[in-house]
Amino acid sequence: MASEVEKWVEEVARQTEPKAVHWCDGSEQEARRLIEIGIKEEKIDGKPVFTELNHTKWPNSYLHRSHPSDVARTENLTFICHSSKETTGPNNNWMAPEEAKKIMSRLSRGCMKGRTMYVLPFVMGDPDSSSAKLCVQVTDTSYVALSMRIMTRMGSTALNRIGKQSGFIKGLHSIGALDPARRFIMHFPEDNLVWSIGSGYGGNALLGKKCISLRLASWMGFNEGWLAEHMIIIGIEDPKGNIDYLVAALPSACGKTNLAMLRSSLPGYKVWTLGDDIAWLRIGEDGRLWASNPEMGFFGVAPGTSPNTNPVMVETLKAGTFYPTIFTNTALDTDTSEPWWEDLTSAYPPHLLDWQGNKFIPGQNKAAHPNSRFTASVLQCATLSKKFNDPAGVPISGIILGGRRSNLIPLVYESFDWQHGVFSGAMMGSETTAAAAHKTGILRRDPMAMLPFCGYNMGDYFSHWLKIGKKLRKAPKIFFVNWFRKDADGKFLWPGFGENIRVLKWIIERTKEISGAKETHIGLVPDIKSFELDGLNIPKENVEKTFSIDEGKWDNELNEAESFFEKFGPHMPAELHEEFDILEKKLKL
Ligand code: GTP
Ligand code: SPV
Ligand code: MN
Repeated sequence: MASEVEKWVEEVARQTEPKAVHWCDGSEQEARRLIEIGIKEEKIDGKPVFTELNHTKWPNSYLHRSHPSDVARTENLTFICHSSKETTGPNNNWMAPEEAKKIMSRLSRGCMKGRTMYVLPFVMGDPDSSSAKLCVQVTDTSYVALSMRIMTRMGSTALNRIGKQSGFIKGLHSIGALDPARRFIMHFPEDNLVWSIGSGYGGNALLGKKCISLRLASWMGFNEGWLAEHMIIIGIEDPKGNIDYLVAALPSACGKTNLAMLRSSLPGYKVWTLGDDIAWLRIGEDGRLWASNPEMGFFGVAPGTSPNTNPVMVETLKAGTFYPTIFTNTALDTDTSEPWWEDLTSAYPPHLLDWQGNKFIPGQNKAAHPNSRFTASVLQCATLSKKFNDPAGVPISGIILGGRRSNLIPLVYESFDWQHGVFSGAMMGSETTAAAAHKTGILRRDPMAMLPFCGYNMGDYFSHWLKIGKKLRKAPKIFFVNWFRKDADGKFLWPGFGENIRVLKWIIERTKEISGAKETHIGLVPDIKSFELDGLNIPKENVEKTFSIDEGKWDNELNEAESFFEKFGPHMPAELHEEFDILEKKLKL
């Protein structure tokens, strides 16, 4: 008798009409075949899917150019279709599930004609952990199939685990007509289904990532008592060899991957990588918060990644072996067949094609798309933590939240307690980046870096955070960071990258109550005496400037937070209104 997966795949094939159906086993041989198909056979908009790069310098690496109208997540076309609009919340686009399915059925009819449908069985999370999620995505592009093999635990083992059961999460993806007017990324939390058509790019198409592991998973977490967060997971080893684990949520293109692979500028300190984008957080039997990364790969921002800023990532990208490394929308050096992007090297190579494959003329435009990315397996990362494969995850000592703020927000501060931390996280803002298709540099509220990824009403999400805090025997302290504060000339005040270890050191010491802090209205900032300045080559005054809080300039912040909170009406927990009143009183005194 056909299994539930087979029945579902058959039903999808009847609707989408592919010329062939291929069940992916996840083998290396299959990956080679997918690459060959992408180079020689499959075309997207008349162009090959992959171009082979220089394998001496960048082993097993390939370039993919996506359609120019399809270069980032499209938040305006992303919908969360709970039966009730109220459950979806004002933070998301909503459509009634029946109406959404009608539209998607119409757009999907025959959408895979002439193409192969790849069936990708995969597990999000460690398969031996009770929190692992069994999933199946279908797609009609070799790029998505190959990327999912890097990003998830994909193949026969996953299919065997699913067996005949019906309780798997479904992802239905087709690039369709690649037309923004016929593009939708629809989530059906009640059916454990994501249905995406019209885009082949990143978070719109690699459904294991934001769609399943954040939007659907956050809703599961709400119902089951855990959290799915847009967070990295790192271990910080001190000179004595002690390792403490932290999670950090920063909005898209605000420094997660760089922080996850930080190479310390302080002697004796090391950062171990466990995840660079998504963390699932559970309360352990010991009453502590435990984190694990459901993914197996990095899908990171290329521009800005260099041997100076993120040497670990550059080395990871050059370590392609069993898993290939894919570059999407970077430039191409035609003399050497190497990928290139802004800041990879200090000067432009003499002969470059831009991200669309046109001859690049310096000064006119960017060579690489600002949201150009790489896809690489975590197994190639030299700083991967030994605990990566521990099904229990790692116990968390502190939570970091942050954003991209040119002004106002200090380099680092600590919240007074869990409730105050949740409040500060709920009112957090960040300037928009090229990770999504919208105007960049616009300040918007982005609570816990989850605005585009929370699969339900964010007022309820805040209540959920408060509830988790009450259940924890020892709630981790909550900290805030901002690497992006600028001086009057528009230059970053803080050098960032490897120097961020100084901030992490202060944070770890605060979790052990061994470093000093000064109280402000907003929270606790470092006492400069307990902040490591040794070897830092910026003036002490500049460091003090990065810590400074101009309490007179918080009006706008308060106003924005107030109108943001109002949107959630009765879903907004009373505790956060209370915290708001306390802060408002302090600031207006
Ligand atoms: P997503 O993959 O979209 O989730 O992005 P991310 O949060 O992982 O951001 P990533 O680490 O890729 O960094 C995004 C951009 O910010 C890159 O261009 C980095 O070079 C830059 N960046 C990261 N960390 C720092 C920092 O400490 N200081 C400064 N000035 N820039 C940084
Ligand atoms: C992000 O935008 O946060 C990303 C890229 O990590 S995407 O997978 O496209 O969502
Ligand atoms: Mn990243």
